[in-house]
This record gives sequence, C-alpha cells and structure tokens, in this order.
Amino acid sequence: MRLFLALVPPPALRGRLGALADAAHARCGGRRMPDESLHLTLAFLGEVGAAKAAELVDWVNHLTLAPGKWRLDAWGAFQGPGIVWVGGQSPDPALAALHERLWHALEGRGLTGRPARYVPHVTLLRRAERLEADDLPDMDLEWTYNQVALIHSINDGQAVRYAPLAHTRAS
Ligand code: 2AM
Repeated sequence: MRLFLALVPPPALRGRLGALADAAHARCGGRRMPDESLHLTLAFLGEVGAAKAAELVDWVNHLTLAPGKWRLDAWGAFQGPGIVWVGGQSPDPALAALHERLWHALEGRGLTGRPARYVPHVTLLRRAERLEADDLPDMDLEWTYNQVALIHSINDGQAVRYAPLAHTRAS
C-alpha cells in the first residue's frame, strides 16, 4: 500500500486553501486538488507491505509531536508535473527539523526515499496548463498543527483518495 506522512489542515484553513485552489485553477487550468485531499507532505514512503504498514501505524500512534505554526505566504510551481503550490517564502526551521526527525526514524526502520531537498508545499493543482503565478492573489496564512497523520493513498482505478491510518499525539 502507498503511504505518506503529512499534516492535514484544520477545516477553516482547508477552506482558505480551497479558495486559493479555485483562484489558481481559474488562471492556470489543470486538475484542482479536492479540498479533502489538501495536505502538506512530510515524508512520501511509497509502496509498503502490510507487515511494515502495521509497524508504522503502531509507531505513529505512539509518537508525540510538539505543536507548531507554519506561515504560508508564497506561491510556487514544479515545472515537470505542472504542480502549482502554496508554501512559505522563508525556510521553516521547525518543519525542516520535523522532516529530519521523521526520516531519521524511518531510515532506522529500513525505509528509503528521503529526498535530497525538502520544499514544504501544499499542492493545489496538478498538470497545470500555465505556470505563471503573477496574477494570483496574495496570501498570508498561518497553519497551526499538533499532529502528523500516516495516510494511505488509495489508487484503485477511481479518483485517488486518502485515508488516515494513524495520528501522532500532542506533547
Ligand atoms: P506533492 O506533495 O507534491 O503533492 C501522496 O502522493 C503525496 O506524496 C503527494 O502530496 C505527493 O506530492 C507526495 N509525493 C512526494 N514524492 C512523491 C512521489 N515520488 N510519488 C508520488 N507522490 C509523492
């Protein structure tokens, strides 16, 4: 099963991100992420067997996480897959540390795939037809988080859906 670790936005922020996705879609085209799929990936684990997935569920359910805040104030794009995203203008040390902590633990559990560079972002569009961000609305949002979710990406021929399997505890 395909798994990843992510932050899931609280409902009010999800609505704000959805409105930004609408604005981006009107200008850039492509495929707009549904509101219920919006997230910040912390670690993409790829295909994981059932036994390893059960081990990860147990690990995540017992992890504690200090609360944090992430400032979202910039548009960005990944040219190859035509991704339009929102993220932070400045690097976020707390997210970088969280990413490092998670990958350190994952590698200790035999998982691989840590990216060479981590760019925290929330994907709003995929396969966008136009990637210029000039016209897009300014934003300055704050994401308050206190848990990481282990999410199953279900790709069964219908639209891809995300199902949370485990959550960290607040410390
Ligand atoms: P994204 O963060 O740019 O949107 C589930 O697929 C999540 O993991 C998505 O958010 C996805 O991209 C992210 N991800 C990171 N690396 C990936 C990869 N190699 N294949 C698929 N998804 C990946």
